[in-house]
Amino acid sequence: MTDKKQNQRADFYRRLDEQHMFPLWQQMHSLVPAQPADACVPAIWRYSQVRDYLAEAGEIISSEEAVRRVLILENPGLSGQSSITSSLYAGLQMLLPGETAPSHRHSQSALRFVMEGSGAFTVVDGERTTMHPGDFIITPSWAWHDHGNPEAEQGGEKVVWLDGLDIPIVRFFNAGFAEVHEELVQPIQRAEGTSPARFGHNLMPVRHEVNGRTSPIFNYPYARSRETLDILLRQQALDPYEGIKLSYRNPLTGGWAMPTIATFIQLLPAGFNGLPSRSTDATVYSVVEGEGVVRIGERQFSFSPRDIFVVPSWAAVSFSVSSETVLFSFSDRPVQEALGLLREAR
Ligand code: 1HN
Repeated sequence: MTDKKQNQRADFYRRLDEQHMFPLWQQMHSLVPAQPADACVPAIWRYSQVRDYLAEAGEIISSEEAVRRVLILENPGLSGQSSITSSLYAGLQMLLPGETAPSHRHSQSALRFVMEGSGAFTVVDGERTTMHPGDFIITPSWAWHDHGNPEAEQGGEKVVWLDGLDIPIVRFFNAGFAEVHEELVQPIQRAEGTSPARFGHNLMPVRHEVNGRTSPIFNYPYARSRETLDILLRQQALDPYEGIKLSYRNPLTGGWAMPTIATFIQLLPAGFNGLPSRSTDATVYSVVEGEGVVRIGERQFSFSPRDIFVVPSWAAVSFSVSSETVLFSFSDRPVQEALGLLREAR
């Protein structure tokens, strides 16, 4: 190219820039990559390290003052975005005995996966559920919710859970609203256990009107998930990539338990050495039981119970475990499926 032409182009691009216009031919490759080029990177948060920071957070601020005492798990590739993947948020929340997290509601849907401790509770639209390690609990979009923990004298203990929210998705659409409840704690409207009785036994009240897209079972207790995995381990062949893997479902629709976030529970028997697979839904894993190694693209992490790791979009992932392992995981799969974007390779 002649100097004259080069100068002409440079001048043209500069004048375009002033008009908030840009030449597509200089950006086309990055706008339409040949395959996902996720800014999100493989990462692990080891609970043995994280728990000390949580304990310190407990000393510097109460849950009531903080509203939610949470340490955000931010992907190192998504600095400043409070995101663990490009579409999802994750954090670790702690409630000490006697503490309350005040009532509010927002458009963002939330999941809780209980890491440590029992007896704290969350109230969702007037019904309470008690937390136990491994329970998967849902706060639907726009549902009032507050959390509480009994005083130590009443058996309250430190409880820690993983929060997963669709914050980046709602931010992308600029569709978020939030409100603070007029009371610290919302009034209880139904006895604990009402929702599981109504919807958690392959039955449902006659003339029940389905409203909303979120499962009415807002606590999927670990005891039942674990028992199911245990039975299937004895009854069915292992998938060579993912062992035994189940998705949490909305019994009213058969669809995902949450409209924007897919959730899974998975069992890998001791000695399992899985094949690599990939998918376009970047996924957050929480280790419930067991020890092993996960290979994610070029990286490799050893993991132990309560560690949290993230697999970016289209990164090859495989597991090798030394002891029987249970993994909880979540991703934006429902959104990608609804939009016809999900792709997998095995
Ligand atoms: C929220 O409401 C909770 O209810 C947890 O426990 C984390 C992160 C951002 C915005 C709202 C909760 C949150 C959150």
